[in-house]
Amino acid sequence: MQFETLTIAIENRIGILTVNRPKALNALNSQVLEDLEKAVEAIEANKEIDVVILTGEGKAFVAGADITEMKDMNADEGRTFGAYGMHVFRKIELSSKPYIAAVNGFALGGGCELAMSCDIRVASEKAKFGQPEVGLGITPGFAGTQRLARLVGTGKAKELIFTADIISAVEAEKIGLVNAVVAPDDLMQTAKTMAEKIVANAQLSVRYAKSAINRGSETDIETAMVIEQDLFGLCFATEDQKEGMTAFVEKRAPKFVTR
Ligand code: CO8
Repeated sequence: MQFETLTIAIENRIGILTVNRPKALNALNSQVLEDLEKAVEAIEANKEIDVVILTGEGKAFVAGADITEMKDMNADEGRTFGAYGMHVFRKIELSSKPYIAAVNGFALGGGCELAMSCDIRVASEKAKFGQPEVGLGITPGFAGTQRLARLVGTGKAKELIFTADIISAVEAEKIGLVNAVVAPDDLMQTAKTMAEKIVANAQLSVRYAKSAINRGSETDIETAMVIEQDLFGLCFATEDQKEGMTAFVEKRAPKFVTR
């Protein structure tokens, strides 16, 4: 898997996807978005990968959508560019595999939106978060108004978006935007340790759980419970459920096989 602006490595069933355009602080231009879409599709189809860690090369995670590319866009072009970014990020959110964002530095605008499309966010103490779009004469356009509000609540999302404040990783953890903050040198290992724990579990169960949480949080509680009920029921048709419960009864570690 070769890309102009991304790299993918595979270690112990963990895919490490790195945005690699450090000269522009990994800003999302059309090329990065296209590469990201193809990489997410390739990862989805790759049977060697169970969990993905998404990070950035250099001092930024992603410093936003590419301002140079957006500068002269008209309304149609802006809308199309925003819709394409949303489409790519939604593929991450809807991927059957869990994505952990390892936020190594600036996660601004489209970068914060990219991190929010992942399932879990781990941040370096050096990371900075924010939605600075209103200072550029635009709104967040890769679903930041929606995902930030869902993650941290509408009040805090409005404060961050209206003020364009850039916040520290510690502040981001305090408001629930990130799961954990660690020393910069520990970031990748922390993400890998988390990914390894996920890899050790039954993969269909992890995927059904991701689907239930995502689909359930987008609907009412009654419908959401039916979604969980259906997926829970489906687990009992899997070899891994028999193995997981038999292993418990036999007091041994389970050997899960379904990918
Ligand atoms: N786009 C394009 N180039 C960028 C971007 C960006 N978002 N961010 C940084 N760069 C470039 C700089 O222009 C610079 O290039 P050069 O070396 O050629 O001058 C290089 O990266 C290094 O950047 P700096 O010299 O500025 O590095 P500093 O460490 O001094 O500053 C900052 C780092 C604070 C992160 C600073 O670069 C910055 O403020 N960047 C912009 C952050 C921002 O506003 N991001 C939001 C962009 S808007 C957005 O993401 C909207 C998403 C939805 C789009 C919807 C479509 C219509």
